[in-house]
Amino acid sequence: MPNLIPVPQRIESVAGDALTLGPETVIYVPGDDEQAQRIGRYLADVIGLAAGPSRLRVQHAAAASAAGIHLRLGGSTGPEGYELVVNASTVTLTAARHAGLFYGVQTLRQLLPAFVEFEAERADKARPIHVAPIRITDNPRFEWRGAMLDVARHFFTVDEVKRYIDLIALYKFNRLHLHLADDQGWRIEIKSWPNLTTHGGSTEVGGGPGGFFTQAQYSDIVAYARERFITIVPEIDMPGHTNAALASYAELNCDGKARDLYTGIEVGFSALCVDKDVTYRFIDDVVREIASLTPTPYFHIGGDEVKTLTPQQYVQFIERVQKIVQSHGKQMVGWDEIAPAALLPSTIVQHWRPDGAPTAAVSKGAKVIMSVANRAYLDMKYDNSTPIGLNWAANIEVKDAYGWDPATIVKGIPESALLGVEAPIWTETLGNIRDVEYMAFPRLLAIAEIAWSPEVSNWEEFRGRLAAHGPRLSALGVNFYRSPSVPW
Ligand code: TNX
Repeated sequence: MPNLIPVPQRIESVAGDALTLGPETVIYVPGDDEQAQRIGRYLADVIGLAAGPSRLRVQHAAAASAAGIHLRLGGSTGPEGYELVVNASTVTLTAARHAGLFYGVQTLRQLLPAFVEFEAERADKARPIHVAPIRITDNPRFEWRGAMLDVARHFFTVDEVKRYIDLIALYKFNRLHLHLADDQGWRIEIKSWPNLTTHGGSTEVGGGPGGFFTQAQYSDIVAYARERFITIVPEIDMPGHTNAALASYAELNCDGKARDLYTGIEVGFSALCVDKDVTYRFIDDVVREIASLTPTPYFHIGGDEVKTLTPQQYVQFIERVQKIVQSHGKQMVGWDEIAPAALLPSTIVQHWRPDGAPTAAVSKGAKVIMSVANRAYLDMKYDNSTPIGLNWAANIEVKDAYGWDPATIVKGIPESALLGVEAPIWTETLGNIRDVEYMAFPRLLAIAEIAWSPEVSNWEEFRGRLAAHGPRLSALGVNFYRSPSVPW
């Protein structure tokens, strides 16, 4: 059986010879379908020159019997499902929607040898590519399969974010939540409040130069992700984690005095002045500007770790912000602290604290994203010898990141309440993208399987499949942790 991650719903072996792909192989896509053509070109790009001296051609659909790779829309696979059949002369990938075609392409990609992923010297390395016959039918378990990147504690560039998008796409994630503002930095241009970035974006943890995305750059990231069937979920954390804003505008502070910029890693000390009208004008402007750049329904308001407000002040604030988010046509997402507020049925709770459960919200029908910190936090150390990362929730070896079920990990949050799973990566101690990769990989592959695959959890079997991804990750240049528990 092939070493696919996440493991598909159903794999059947098919008798017959292997298919050989070479430079003459054609990728057939439905005519008059720009999106399908784009997916076909994406597949041709992935293969690049690995199969020979010229790239695979993408052409309009021919007779189904023509040798080559056929991408087809049709069938009843579910919105993200697909069926992939390989025989000696054809690959036939069928899906009801484009997203399914894209995920089927990721599966096909994993059926190809790892050298296909290698960027350099491809023409020299070219050789025919063999694919064993197989039939795969697949569908995800969860609708929300997320990764989160904290670009506030340390800033990451557009190209670095795009690379992270490319890597998570290989494992069928469909959400990238960007933590765009925190005490140490404000990372997205807000035209009506320009100091947020010119001043509030000018540093980061440790005192480096920080940075921010212009609105045009942010839109570029959104479009890039969208082409890979990934929704960018913007988060502006409030009312706490707001020192960068409080340093940029004196009027957001109750005492009217601007705070100093902050480059340490404490949490919980900052809060917007919840009694001032200007605070809500500010939030309205921020949500409006970001919502207008966001083609998808979600706006994450953070809401975590506020230590300076009374519970009543906090709940009133969340309810007022929820109205603002709704007024801009978005669905609110918040960390689990928001659960005691009167939430709209459409509001989504992201559960992160290992010792609690947002049961009040769940009993009122709220949907939950499971990100429980002692399993899903990719900034936790692997073990005591890990040179970077934190360990306040746990050390998380690859085995721990894999061996849990989102539907049973927290009492009071059954499968019916789950929208899905998300793996956050906080960057207080991760100073560059190599550090981020080291913490994310290979644990992100474990989370990908939990989010997509039916409830199977056999570590012995998984670690063998995971080991087979080592050469692929290496070919992609990923700085991954060679866990001693995986037979690389
Ligand atoms: C808790 S998770 C936080 C973050 C930190 C993280 C470090 C959450 C909602 N808040 O502010 O960066 O722990 O692991």
